[in-house]
Amino acid sequence: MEIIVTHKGADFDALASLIAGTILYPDAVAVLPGSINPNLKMFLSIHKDIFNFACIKDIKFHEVKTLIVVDTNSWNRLEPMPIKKNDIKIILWDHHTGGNIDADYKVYKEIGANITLMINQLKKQKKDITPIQASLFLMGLYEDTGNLSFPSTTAQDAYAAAYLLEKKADLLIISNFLRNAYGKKQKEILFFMIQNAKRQEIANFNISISIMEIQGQIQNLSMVVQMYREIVNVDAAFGIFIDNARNKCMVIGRSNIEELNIGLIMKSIGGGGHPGAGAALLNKTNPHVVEEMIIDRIKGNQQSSVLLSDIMSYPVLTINQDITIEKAGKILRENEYIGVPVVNENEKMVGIISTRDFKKVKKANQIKSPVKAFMTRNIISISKNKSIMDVSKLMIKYDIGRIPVIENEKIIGIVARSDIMLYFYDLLPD
Ligand SMILES: [Mn+2]
Repeated sequence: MEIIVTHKGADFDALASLIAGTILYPDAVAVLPGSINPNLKMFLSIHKDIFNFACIKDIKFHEVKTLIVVDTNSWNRLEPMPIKKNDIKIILWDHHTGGNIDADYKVYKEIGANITLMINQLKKQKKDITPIQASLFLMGLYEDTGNLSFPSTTAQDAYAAAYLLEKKADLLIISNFLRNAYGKKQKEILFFMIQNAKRQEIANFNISISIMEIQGQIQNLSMVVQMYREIVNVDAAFGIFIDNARNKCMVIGRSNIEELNIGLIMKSIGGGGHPGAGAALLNKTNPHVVEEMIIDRIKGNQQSSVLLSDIMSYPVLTINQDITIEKAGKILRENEYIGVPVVNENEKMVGIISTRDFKKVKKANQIKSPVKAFMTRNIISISKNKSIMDVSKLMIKYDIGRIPVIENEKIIGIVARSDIMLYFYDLLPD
């Protein structure tokens, strides 16, 4: 006899993996653990008849020759079973790190959801899956990856999701049974964080760092941290969430001020993100060490280490205000520029001449006039000490793609949209 088992407190990934197991191993009996999550209970109360499950007490364990374990690799997460490990063959499908089940055959990968591993195999073996099965599998996948948003999500998970949609997974069913964005669990976590909130001042920033243990995958933790930051009203808030079952530590940060770049802080501890928001998924470490690391990074003020001068392009081609329009036009054409900063004899920036200004030239003899007669004088520029957020805001406000960087009234570089894009994307984890 072959049986398939999964962890106590089964979630959708566990249930999906059980069902996928029955397709991959048609002779095996799926055993439902004694405890299952409430939303899963609701799902099963309606769908029970479609799936065939046994209970632990129905199994004649002396007949069990093969044990297939899915979505866990720890004995203590399984229901106690009267089996002798040496007498049976163990097959394992899992995506958690750590664990103590010594399997004879194992499919393991650190990946967003366990069901992804099994979908890959179903696909490979060209096994048919029904729309109801596809819906259940997608629920498992979405729950464990937070709708493909957790940092643990891989491309494989997204491919698997696409495959399930092809197999007619029903998104309406899924939204009915998956937890609400702000449900009971999120509310409990938020309340815990608020009750235990401590504020501290680090390098002139108001910071709150909250450490707590969580049970299983929780969706929308980042939303909870965001709400927490708003409620306790600090410049930046961090949640350090310890997931003992998965041996992971999830760090989520939110910042409300541009001087404190969460993406950089998270990148320096192995994660990534954007200036206002970021996360890191760490193998389980002492949360107080993580807290220390965050405080260290804030003290080091990561933001000041990246200045406009680090991302700007230089040297900058400029032209003197006294050269003729004719000559300026030639320089623009040769360099394929649509605009060039104009300087006076002291190298001070006084304007910009662009192809648009040339339309003001109406008479033939005007091409001998100096550039200063036609250039645009109200120029948008930025001081080199300003932040990357500052320059982005200027670009958005004035809808311009290139902004000269100024030091002591002299132009020392130009920041283009592409420089900023590179900067932001470089913050993302590799
Ligand atoms: Mn899982």
